[in-house]
Amino acid sequence: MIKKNKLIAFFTLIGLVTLLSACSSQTKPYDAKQKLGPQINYTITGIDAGAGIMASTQKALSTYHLEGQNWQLQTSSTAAMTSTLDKAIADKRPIVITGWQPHWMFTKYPIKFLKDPKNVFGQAEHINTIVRKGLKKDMPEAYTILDRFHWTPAEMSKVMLQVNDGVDPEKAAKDWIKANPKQVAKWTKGVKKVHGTKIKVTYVAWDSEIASTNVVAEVLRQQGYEPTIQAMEIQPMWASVATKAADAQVAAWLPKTSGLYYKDYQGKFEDLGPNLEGAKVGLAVPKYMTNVNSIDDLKTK
Ligand code: PBE
Repeated sequence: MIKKNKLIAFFTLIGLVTLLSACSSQTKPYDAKQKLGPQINYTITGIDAGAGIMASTQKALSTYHLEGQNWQLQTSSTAAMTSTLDKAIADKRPIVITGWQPHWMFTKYPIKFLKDPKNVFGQAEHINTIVRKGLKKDMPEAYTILDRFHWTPAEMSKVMLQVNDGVDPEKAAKDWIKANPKQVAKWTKGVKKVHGTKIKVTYVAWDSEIASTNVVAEVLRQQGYEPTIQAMEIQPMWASVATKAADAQVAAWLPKTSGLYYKDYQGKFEDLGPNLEGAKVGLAVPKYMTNVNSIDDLKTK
């Protein structure tokens, strides 16, 4: 009996080793002399299906005539994508991802944006603050703060990096506020304190929005509000403000990335303008893929 078990264990092991080596044979380091497509199974590694960057990437696949070559976009999540990127970079394997800034992926990994000569993703983006209709009348203090809320990619990145290092988002927001009193004072100067008024901010749990939403909520809390923040998918987030189920969101990547939702809900919200400028969205690859510099190269290289 013992012998039989040992035999089974032995053959299972052999089987596993064969399987593993078969897998790794498809995952060689990037070879600039070979065509790129077959090296990565014509696959772009993406994030959650609802994200604007996924819709833009689909558009890029058709605009750059990559669909005909069987290029496809794989849906996953930001966490899964960055983990796949991490492993690919450790082995110098080829990979094409959906990339955006501000995000720690550009700080942590040697990656570069691919040029986008057909301008599918647009040049620069800004992130706008969107509030429900009637907020100005109902909560003028919160309205003023939300209207003034504006920071830089570098400031947002500080909070994002903390959260990525495992700090609780609410604590990271509090710490940032404590370290940047002058900046916060610009948003709250002359605004009356309130006493326990409830306010609801919705967001999508992307790293950038976890950072901005927590900072805004914390500033409102220090003003006397009782904020709740609620994470959801992108479409319900836009719907929540349009139907007045929520008061605000600070997550509108424009003009392109959230452009469809902006158009769909036009007239049902108030746009308070950018809270951040200099964002960017596109496709990205590791820098060691030296001969791949443009989305056009996916086809030809
Ligand atoms: N992003 C980050 C989002 C917005 C924030 C670029 C992944 C998107 O809708 O694609």
